[in-house]
Amino acid sequence: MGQQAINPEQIPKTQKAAVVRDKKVAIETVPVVQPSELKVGEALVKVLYSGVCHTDLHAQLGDWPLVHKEPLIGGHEGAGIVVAIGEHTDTDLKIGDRVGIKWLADSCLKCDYCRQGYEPLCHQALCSGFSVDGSFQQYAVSFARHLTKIPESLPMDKAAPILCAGVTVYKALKQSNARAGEWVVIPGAGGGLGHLAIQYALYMGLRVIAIDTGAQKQALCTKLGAERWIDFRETDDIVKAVKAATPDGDGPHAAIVTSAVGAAYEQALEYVRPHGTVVSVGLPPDAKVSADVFWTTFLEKQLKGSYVGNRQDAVEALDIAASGRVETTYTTLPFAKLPEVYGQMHDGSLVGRVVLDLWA
Ligand code: 8ID
Ligand code: ZN
Repeated sequence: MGQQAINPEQIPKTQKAAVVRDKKVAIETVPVVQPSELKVGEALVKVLYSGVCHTDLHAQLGDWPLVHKEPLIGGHEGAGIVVAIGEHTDTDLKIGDRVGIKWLADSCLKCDYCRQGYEPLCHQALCSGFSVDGSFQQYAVSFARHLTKIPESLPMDKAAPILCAGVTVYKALKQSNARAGEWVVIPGAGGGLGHLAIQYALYMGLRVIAIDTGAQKQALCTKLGAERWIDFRETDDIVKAVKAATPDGDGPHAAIVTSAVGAAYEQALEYVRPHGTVVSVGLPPDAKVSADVFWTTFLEKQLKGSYVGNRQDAVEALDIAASGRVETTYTTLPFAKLPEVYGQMHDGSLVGRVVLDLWA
């Protein structure tokens, strides 16, 4: 029996989960890890909602040069309730706490990287929905020290996409070093990460150029406060269009590239202004960034990778969302719709985020 648990009778023996095998996903009935089976440091979370991130689709399709567990339960934007905690776990968490399961499921907290707050770079990092089962299941085991408390005033469905998309773009914007009054361009602005990036950028006092495609994404980006819109399908010369979108024609101070397709990276180092920074966030398969050495050096341009965020970034990103200054645009769908969601994500027709209701 776990150190703390709600009445174990209330925890069922089986549950619904989205299981990936051989690059295909299916909703199956699988066992629930019981409180008595939890190891030190683990917590059992009743997942209420989970956002669907493009990373989940990359994982299913085997897009990356990394190996995931198989069979795999995906999902890493899980908002839920703690229902049990492993015996002898040193934690402030209590049964009933509202918590978020993030991509970074665990890290050692002792190594050089963890000590400096670079927790995602820890050699022992575990990733929800990749190296350990994630939030596309009704009861997920996660690690108490990396669960993030969700502020009381933030509804669980709205909180879910902040746990990856929100944290990631918030941290990426910090990495860009762009300051209030400066311009940032966001390729992929109408997607899950991008539409939150617009809002965190505005929160930081930045001015936004959105790049994506289609009337629906244009309407969303404009509604959220992007001052300029560039449709990548209808624009022949993206570099010229991005530079022209800034008042002095020199281009934005930073680019936060959140597209899941490599093409969005091709010109990013060309259109940022001298001393500008390109922050690489989207993780398209087999993509390359090519940079002209002369101009990159001569104009002091920078390219930075930015990979999710640490525990503090998560707390800050959730607090800002709880303040109402950043709000996810999402469609809530029943759990069983996950395969269809992946189809729409693949063809680029999803606007904003989809949040799955694990119990619908
Ligand atoms: O820590 C990280 N670096 C991190 C965290 C979370 C997610 C990275 N990601 C990665 C995902 O793995 C994925 O590769 O960020 C990428 C975007 O994830 P998402 O926001 O969940 O995907 P989405 O909702 O499908 O949005 C992508 C948008 O890009 C647009 C699409 O129209 C869509 O709105 N887009 C495409 I496809 N090609 C484009 C282009 N050439 C483009 N936008 C601009 N220019
Ligand atoms: Zn994600």
